[in-house]
Order: sequence, then C-alpha cells, then structure tokens
Amino acid sequence: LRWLTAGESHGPALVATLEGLPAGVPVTTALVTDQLARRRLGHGRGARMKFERDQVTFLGGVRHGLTLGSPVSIMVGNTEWPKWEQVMAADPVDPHTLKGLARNAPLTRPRPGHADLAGMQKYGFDEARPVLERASARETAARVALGAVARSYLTETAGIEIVSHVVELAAAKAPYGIRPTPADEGRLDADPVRCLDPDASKAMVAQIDQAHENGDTLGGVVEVLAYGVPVGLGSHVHWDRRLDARLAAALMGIQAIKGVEVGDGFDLARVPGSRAHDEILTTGDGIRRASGRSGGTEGGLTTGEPLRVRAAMKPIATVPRALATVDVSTGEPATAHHQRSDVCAVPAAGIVAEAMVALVLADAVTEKFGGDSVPETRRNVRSYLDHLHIR
Ligand code: EPS
Repeated sequence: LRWLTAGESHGPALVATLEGLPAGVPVTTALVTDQLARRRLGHGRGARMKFERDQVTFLGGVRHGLTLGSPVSIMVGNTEWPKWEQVMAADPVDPHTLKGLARNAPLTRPRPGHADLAGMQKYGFDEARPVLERASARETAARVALGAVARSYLTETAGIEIVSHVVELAAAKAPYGIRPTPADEGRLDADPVRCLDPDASKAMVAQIDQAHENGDTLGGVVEVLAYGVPVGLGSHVHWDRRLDARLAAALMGIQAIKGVEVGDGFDLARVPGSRAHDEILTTGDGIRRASGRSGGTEGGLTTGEPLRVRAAMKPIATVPRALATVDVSTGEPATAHHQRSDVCAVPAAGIVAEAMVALVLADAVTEKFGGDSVPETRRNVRSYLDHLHIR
C-alpha cells in the first residue's frame, strides 16, 4: 500500500490518496463521515470542533459504493476556509489586503513543544504560520478518512476489527486489564473521554476541567486492540518487516505522540521472564495463549492473538497560560503565541491511532495475501488458514 495526505489546517481542504487495495471494498461517504465524526468527540476539545464540519468528497477510486482497484482519493473540506481565503491563498495576494488582517499577523513567538521554531529554522521562514499550518493535528482528519477505507478492507477480507480506548489521562488511570472488544465501541464513543471504567472516566473529566480552569493542557495514553488478526503478518527476518516496528513508527508519526508500547511494553522490562511471556496451551480450539502480555506479536510476527498497542500523547503545545519563548523578530524574551486551543485531544488521538493501526494492518494483509479483488483476497486468507501446518 502507498498513501499520502496533503493540505494545511486553514487551507481549503485536506486530500488523502491510498493505492494498492483490491477492487470490491465497500466504501461510502457515510462510512468515512462516521469515522471523522468519531474523531471530533471527547471532552476538552476546543471551539473549532464545535462549529467545523468535515465535508467528505471522493475524487477517485470508488464507484457505486465499491473500490475499483485504482487509487482512492478523498477530499475533506475545511469549513473554516472562508475566514482564511486571503491568508492561506495559493496565489499571490495584494500586500495591502493582507496588511489589515489580524489573522495574518506574523507569529514570531514560537510555542515550546510545537514544530514552530525548528520548522522556521529548517525551512527559512521568519514566522511560524507556514510551519504550524501543516504541523497541525487537523491533518489527522485525512488519516482517519483513509483509515476508514483500510478498516473496511480488513473486515471484508480477513474479519479483522479494531477498537481503542483511553487508559490514562494525565494523573487519572483506568484499572489495568480492561480489554474492550469491538462490541464496546458504542459505549466507548458515548463516554466523554472514551474510557470504559466509569470511575476512571469521571476522574479524567475532572482532570480536564481542572486544567481548563488553570489555563493548561493535558496528555494521556490510548490503547488500540485489533481482533481477528491472523497469525503471520509481518516477519522476523528483517527489522523493517517486523510488524511491531511498523506499528510503532505509524503511531509515533501521529502529532504529539512521544511513546509507544506493544502489549505490556515497558512493564515487561520490570518482571522476570517467567511472568513476562504468554504460555502456549493446547485447547479444544487448537493452540492458544494463556495471556496477552506480548500484545499479539512475537519476533515481529502476529501470533493470532489480539493485537494490543499503546501510544502516549504529550499535552498540547498551545498552552493558554503561555510558556516562555523568544520573539524571533526582536530576539527578546516573550511568552508563546496562543489563540485558541484544545485542553486535551487524547480521546481523538485514540481514533487516529485506530486509523494508523488499520493502515499498517491493511498493508501487511495486502503483502501476505495479495489479490486484486475482495473475493480473491478472501480465498487467499481462507486457504492459508485452512492449511496452517500447525494449528
Ligand atoms: C490544532 C489546533 C486547533 C484544533 C485543530 C488542531 O485548530 P485552530 O488552531 O484552528 O483552533 O481545532 O484540530 C482540528 C481542526 C481538527 O480537525 O482536529 C493544532 O494546532 O494542532
């Protein structure tokens, strides 16, 4: 699979292209719109989430609700665009028009924790607008749009289903061992922080309210689980073919993610081997594991057990109680620029993480099973599973 996104936060639209899926994957505007709506949920998001609508248009690759095997291209319109038409115009704009616009004021006080400063230094800009427009997490809408397509492919061809939940939000933590299944998605999406434990959810909401009052922002940890993943996706033979490495790269590639764990991750480093691995059992269902500590991968291969990965998001860098910085136009100490921001986007990060996991798994499924039509891929999956040498 190959995929790319383009577009700035306050530009006319985001576009995303995905190539390499077979023909016959069910995809509709409603399917993508529903996933985008899930990404907007969550206590602690800012004003823009309330008034902006994600407008989905297919530009190619889908006909009458099914993929054609050609590149799938999706446009997600920014309804904010009319306010930014001058400031973000692709063509040159009369400088006199721009001069009076508050929105066009140069952003010369870079935010610590954001791409602002290093981006200006690297690309040779004297203000942060050209950097932050693309660094913005608005771009994750495009990934979620492609993730919706990848999920449909995974379900249709291999019966793989993905779910995510929030396990930590700042100091509030869900009890260890809660493992939601796809059947819990409705309940999770109905919770203000997408956490299954009611007490932890309340504590998380309280953390966000307190941070909002303090003019601060918060991060947290999300966990993604994938069910129905066949044994043998990825490979042990090379570092860049290991599925866990590919998942980690994809999750680290989400804005503001600073850490990734597979299964119990860092906790496995703290217990002896006798308590770290998943013992192999023979059951009426064939070979199974006694636990899920490894997160469903061993040696870079999926084991056939549920996949479980976590991503840690740092607090949003646009801190209302602005942090110390330097005004790069004067070289003087200053406070970082701040207009509006989310207090916390951890619940949304879970939806983005689901999309990234879906894209990585879709890539691994196309690699292992190939096929140019959904029925062909399905036959390949079934044949492989029916003829597994050891079951
Ligand atoms: C973002 C800042 C906010 C968020 C935006 C991401 O936008 P603005 O600066 O326009 O207020 O609302 O997220 C989205 C628009 C979105 O769809 O997720 C940032 O700086 O990353």
